[in-house]
Amino acid sequence: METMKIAGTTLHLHTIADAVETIVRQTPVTDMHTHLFASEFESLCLWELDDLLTYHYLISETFRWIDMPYEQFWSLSKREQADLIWRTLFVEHSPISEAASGVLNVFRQLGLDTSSRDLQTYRDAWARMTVDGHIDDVMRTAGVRDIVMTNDPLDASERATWERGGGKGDPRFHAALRVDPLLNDWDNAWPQLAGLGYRVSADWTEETVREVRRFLGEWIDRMDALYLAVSMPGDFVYPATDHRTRMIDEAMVPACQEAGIPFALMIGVRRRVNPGLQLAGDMSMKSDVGAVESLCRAYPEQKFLITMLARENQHELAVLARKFRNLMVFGCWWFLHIESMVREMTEMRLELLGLSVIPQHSDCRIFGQLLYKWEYSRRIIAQTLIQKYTRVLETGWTVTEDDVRRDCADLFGGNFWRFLGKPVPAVERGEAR
Ligand code: FIX
Ligand code: ZN
Repeated sequence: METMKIAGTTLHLHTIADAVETIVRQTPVTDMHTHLFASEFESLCLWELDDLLTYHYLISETFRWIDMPYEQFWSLSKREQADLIWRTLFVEHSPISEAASGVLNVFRQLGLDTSSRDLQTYRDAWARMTVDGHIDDVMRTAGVRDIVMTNDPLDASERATWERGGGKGDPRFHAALRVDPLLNDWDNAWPQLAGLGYRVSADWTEETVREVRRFLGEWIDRMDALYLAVSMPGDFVYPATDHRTRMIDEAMVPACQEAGIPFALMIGVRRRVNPGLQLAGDMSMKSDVGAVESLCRAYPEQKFLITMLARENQHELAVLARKFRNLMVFGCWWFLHIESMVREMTEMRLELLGLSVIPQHSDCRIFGQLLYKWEYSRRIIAQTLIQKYTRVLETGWTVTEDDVRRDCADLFGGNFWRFLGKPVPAVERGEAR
């Protein structure tokens, strides 16, 4: 009987932990869903200390402690809001939540003195930084090589950059065409499309369908969008005799198929349960995984990237991914992006799906956050992998460093690019891997 040749250093029960930790730390990440923008998008590119402190996760945590009316908070300058958040969450209480401890982690990774509670010392440090230098530093330190933005052509400030031929200047940044208003707010979306010269009307006429498809096709091309993306409320039902089903069936799936790109649905948000909190006022909501099942069955040739916001939906979604290879589960989204949930979800997904998942995306809005979100996630993913490799090693199976490298490359980027049917861009860019 022929024995397989085993490549790379063979790992053992006493070496697996160190090897996995090291390899996980070294593996470059493709962050496949963020709200970050390349610096050429100017004011949309958030990287300053005040941006970091006024992250909407921290705003809702601050309102747990303060009596200030919402309108008064929003009338403060960003710097004043940041001062208030710092005082409330970092000085008057210990910053132990995921988002608050994350800020301290960012300071540490930037080499700042975290024992100082003096915001001014951090302000001084940021004053010495430049946007492009900071982006380079953060991406290098976080080991993030590719970033997928969230790109909305109905946002006038963003559209201006694309219309003057910009948006593609930095090869580390990729676009995803975001289409929420078309699906979830048609009454306000169609007049905007009409304003951009598309012959659409409130009614779902043949011409409207054709023009929505033209809009999607033109913007996918202009942005080189890697996928179409939307976040959906928890009461999303598919199929149904409603606008959403018509939009998906007649415009969005055909546009994706024509461009050969996946459709990403992030399902389970209930927007503005507390409007006073603005962006921080959204809630999570249980959803019907059956909608995803119907989509995957109706369109076996269409790929779907799916994440859901309710903890209660995670197991069913992972089971569904065992049934449909056109379904890729990704990330621990938003309120699930906390240590306990990431651990639970990562374990469960690897147990049900092996390595055929995208375990995490960051959802970062501010550059520095890449540091903490990826350090925290890498740590949990490494711990989970160690546990799983250990079980395999205990059977006598051989695991080599090359195996672990291959598996980690899949988890942190390879699975995403393969699902897209595209090569990992760093290879194209000729960078050392
Ligand atoms: O819909 C989304 O892409 C959400 O991730 C955001 O809207 C949300 O506000 C967020 O920042 C979550 O992390
Ligand atoms: Zn997001």
